[in-house]
Amino acid sequence: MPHHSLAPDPALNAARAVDGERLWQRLMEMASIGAIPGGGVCRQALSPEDIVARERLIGWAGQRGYRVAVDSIANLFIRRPGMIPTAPPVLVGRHMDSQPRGGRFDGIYGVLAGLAALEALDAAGIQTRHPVELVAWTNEEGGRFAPGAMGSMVFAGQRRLDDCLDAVDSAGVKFADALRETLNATPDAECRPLGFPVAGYLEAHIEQGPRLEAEGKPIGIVTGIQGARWFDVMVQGETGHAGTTPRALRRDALQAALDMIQALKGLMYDPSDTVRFTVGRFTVSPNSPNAIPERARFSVDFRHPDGRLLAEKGDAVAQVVRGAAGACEVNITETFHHDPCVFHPAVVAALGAASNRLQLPSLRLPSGAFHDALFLNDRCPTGMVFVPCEKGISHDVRENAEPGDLEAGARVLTAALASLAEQPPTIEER
Ligand code: HGY
Ligand code: MN
Ligand code: MN
Repeated sequence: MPHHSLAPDPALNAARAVDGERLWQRLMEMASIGAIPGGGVCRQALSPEDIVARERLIGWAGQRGYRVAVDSIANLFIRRPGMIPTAPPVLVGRHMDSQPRGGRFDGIYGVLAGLAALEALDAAGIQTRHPVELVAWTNEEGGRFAPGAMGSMVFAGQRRLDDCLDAVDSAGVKFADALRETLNATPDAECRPLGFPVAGYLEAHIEQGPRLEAEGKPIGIVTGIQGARWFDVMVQGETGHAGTTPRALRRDALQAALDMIQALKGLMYDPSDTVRFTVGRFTVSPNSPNAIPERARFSVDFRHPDGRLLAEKGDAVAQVVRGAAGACEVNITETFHHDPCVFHPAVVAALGAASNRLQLPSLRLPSGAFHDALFLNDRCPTGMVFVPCEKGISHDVRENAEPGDLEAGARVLTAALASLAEQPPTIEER
């Protein structure tokens, strides 16, 4: 930590009290839960590994006497009291679930940096006016149960819990059953109503992009998040013998799906390379080399920072897909849609001021990845701080970050949290 000429104040004292060593040890301990070859994790939402990670977090919170609560979609809240117990809490946190071949930092860093912030407030002897609560949102990734950000969407009132319950994973497990198992694993946690009032929300996360590392900046002050739209495309054809069925009689679902994806590539072509278009999941059945595919199913993940373009291209997806269906039937469902968001200027300023006070060089940048903050931003003053990750790699076992950067991000988060929990801005002030 560089020497400070500034007179100490509670926010700075709290930032200085962050224990980076313990943060790193806990990150490595969490990385052992669901560890997979290559140094990554598979700790998917509501899985046995996710339950173990929750229990570990609750154990650490218990050592501090923090109160633990869950809501009906298993969002986990860990409360540090404030001077005004009835005041709405300022939330700090992230998600603990990972991609199927995820990294050691995506999501979990924000949860453990949030825990470090609560503990730093203790160590600095700071009583905030508003209570502060660490939150771990359920199913941010959407890898096991699509779409992502279910916990924060339901909390923010942008999706009904009932509309999540029938989601099924690749093994046929229903979200409702995995949710029940997860809730049963924390029987002592208080029950919280969905969407209770909050005064603000902060997140720390790895950038999941290359800019901070390339520009040699340890801190990113996030200005907002680009818009995202997800679609689920189901193509129905007819199976038959690969050796005997003439092409003229075929209704090959895989060939039709490939034509659709080719047509979508045309729709999404963007010489400025700003559009993000991904078909990340593709399944076919009966998936046999000598049987004509009767069903194909694929995902579409489309993102753009401009709300108008997100609408224009996103609204054309269904028509483009249907236009390439040929003799097959197609059913397309939009499963996720949020416009680009801009974070509350007072929260962005608080994070910027914190990094300046800590003499940490920072860069303002938008987020290409979505985060739970995208949904909280509609409910309360929200902001994010990024730290660099190696080569910007994420959603892969190679994801890596430096202890010093992770500590610096937690210090900025803590300083901003301390000041927001004193005097949170109002959402009207945006
Ligand atoms: O997909 C996303 O942008 C997030 O990292 N889950
Ligand atoms: Mn994440
Ligand atoms: Mn992620």
